[in-house]
Amino acid sequence: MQAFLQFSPEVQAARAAGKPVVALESTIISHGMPYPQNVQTARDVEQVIRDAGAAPATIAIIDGRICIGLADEQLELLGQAKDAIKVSRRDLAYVLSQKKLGATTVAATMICAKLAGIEVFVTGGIGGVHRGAETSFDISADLQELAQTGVAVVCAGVKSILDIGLTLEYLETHGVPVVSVGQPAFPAFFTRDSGFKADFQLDTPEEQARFIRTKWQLGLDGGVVVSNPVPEASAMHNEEIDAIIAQALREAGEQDVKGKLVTPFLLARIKELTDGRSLVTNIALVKHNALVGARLAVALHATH
Ligand code: PSU
Ligand code: MN
Repeated sequence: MQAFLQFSPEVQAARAAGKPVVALESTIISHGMPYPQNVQTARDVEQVIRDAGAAPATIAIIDGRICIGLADEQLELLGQAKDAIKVSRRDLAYVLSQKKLGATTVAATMICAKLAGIEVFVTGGIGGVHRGAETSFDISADLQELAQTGVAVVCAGVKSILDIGLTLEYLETHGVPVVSVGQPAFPAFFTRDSGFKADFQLDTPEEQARFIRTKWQLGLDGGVVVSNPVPEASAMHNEEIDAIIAQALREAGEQDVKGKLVTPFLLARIKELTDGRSLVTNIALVKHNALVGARLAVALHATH
């Protein structure tokens, strides 16, 4: 299993020095944002993590290896590739054994982070229960992964392309705690308040770290969602984003978009329909999550 892992020199050095490491996903680069903003954001997010005292490890599947930490030219490769495969739990063995280029989702990044001994993972938004899931059965594999894989996932909540209420119900059923930072509300990615409450508000990295460590010390495996709202100045207005999401969902239905294509289709349409404003918000929230995640990683590391 360790034979599949390829650590970057930076991550290798951090491990040797006993420094905390923060995992980052790559589907956000290949399928979540357009080039060149995707690569620039990936670089900026890594720098935020370094500045906060942790080492960034962007994860992707390249040449039959699980790369834990990417060189600059590998980030560029993923950012420009038209053929990168979106890799969730289901796809991991195929993409590795066929030596294809793979960008990892939240689910696959959690698996790889766990294999690499990384406890904190920063992203933008997680997948969830899609609207209409009662007939489509479309529930992201991210939720099952959170149920079983012990990695803390720092995100800005879930987009209202999803059924946020059902996503929270699903997480509750599977025993996944949803923590909020700085407010009681569970955020809705582009906006700060989804209208639902998180389970527990924990504002400081130390409190978050104690909570997460306690869970794992009890033998309660599985992930934790640490939901961090987009900074006020970068948040979108509810009415604007709601109307656009409704239109994107309508178009996905009309064009019969299915399976793993649904989320990338919706993300791309939202960006177009907002004239790129959603992308500005998206970049701001990921950077803020990186700061919260790096501080959490430092605090969690100190509890060992
Ligand atoms: N939500 C976002 N941005 C993203 C994704 C979700 O706001 O980039 C990506 C993540 O990689 C997530 C994946 O794990 O989409 C979920 O896809 P699906 O719904 O097909 O499980
Ligand atoms: Mn799906």
